[in-house]
Amino acid sequence: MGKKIFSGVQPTGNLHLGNYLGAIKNFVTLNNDTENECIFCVVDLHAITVKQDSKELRNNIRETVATFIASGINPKKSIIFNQSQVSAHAEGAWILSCVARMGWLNRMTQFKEKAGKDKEKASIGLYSYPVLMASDILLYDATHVPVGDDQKQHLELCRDIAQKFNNDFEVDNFLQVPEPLIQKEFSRIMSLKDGSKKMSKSELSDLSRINLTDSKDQIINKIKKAKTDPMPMPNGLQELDERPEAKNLLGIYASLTNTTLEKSIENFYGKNFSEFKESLSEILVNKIEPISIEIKKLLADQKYLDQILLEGVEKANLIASKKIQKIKEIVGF
Ligand code: AQP
Repeated sequence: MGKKIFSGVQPTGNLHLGNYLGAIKNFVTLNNDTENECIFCVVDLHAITVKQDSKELRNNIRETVATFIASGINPKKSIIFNQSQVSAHAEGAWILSCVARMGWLNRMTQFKEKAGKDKEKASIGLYSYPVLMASDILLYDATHVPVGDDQKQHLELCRDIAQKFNNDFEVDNFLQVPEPLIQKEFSRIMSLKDGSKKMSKSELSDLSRINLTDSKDQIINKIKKAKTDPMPMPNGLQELDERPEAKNLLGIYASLTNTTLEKSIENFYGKNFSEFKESLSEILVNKIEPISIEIKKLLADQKYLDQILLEGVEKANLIASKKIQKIKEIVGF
């Protein structure tokens, strides 16, 4: 039986290799299975949990759509839309925030990481973001949610919220409890500058990530400058626990070539890091350059991108407005 897929990406600019390998690559595979119904959302309401420039946000929304399509998502087969245009997401988030418990949200590690030391100055939206994410997913009765490993905890919270709503209002299975779809190997891509931090759009240094809009020369330069250690290429998996940067680069190689980490280690054992980096750059350029060229082409046709969003919003609205209506009736409105 086909799956009902829902996932979102924030239009915060600089979509990168982590977003691609952790999420978008999986979106494409799911989109290609004709049995699945897929909805991919540009989550602009999530983006404003941290300050955004309004003009840039508008461009980033289009760029995210262009990235989806350039990576291989077929807009004729999947619904692509932006969250702010379907009001049920925000309405659902409010209702579900009255179901979710403070104690549950207090455990979310992403808030702690993103808010940093100055929690008092973080927006309330950044704190309650996972409840909005639950609303996004539950409005569409999604059975499966493809995400990177960093979103696993938020998805568990979404499951808890769905179960509590169903129990509180005695509506068995009304909200579908979704399953996460997380790649088994290399579901978290780390920064090229620090193997202990995840690759992220908001990291200041552009050298920390491969953007999906990078040119061939930029990719080669970033891999050349990527942090490694002075030791030779590793001989086995155990060694990698102490060598996060080497592990990350070998993992990226494995993920792009659809092999395992063990196989990548075997391939390069006894060679120099520079030889490995050359092979990695070549594979990356082959994968990313065509996407980057296609994104630029699509961005030149704003009308086309806006039309995709318009059609997507219409379809998403049809589904979400029915579900929010039922939610409101259940709650007693
Ligand atoms: N480094 C990563 N490795 C694997 N997967 C990742 N994802 C993000 N970073 C990595 C996955 O990409 C999808 C979309 O992520 P998002 O844009 O909604 O938000 P995020 O997780 O907050 O990503 P960033 O890059 O860290 O953005 P900023 O810096 O704006 O907060 C998700 O499925 C995510 O798991």
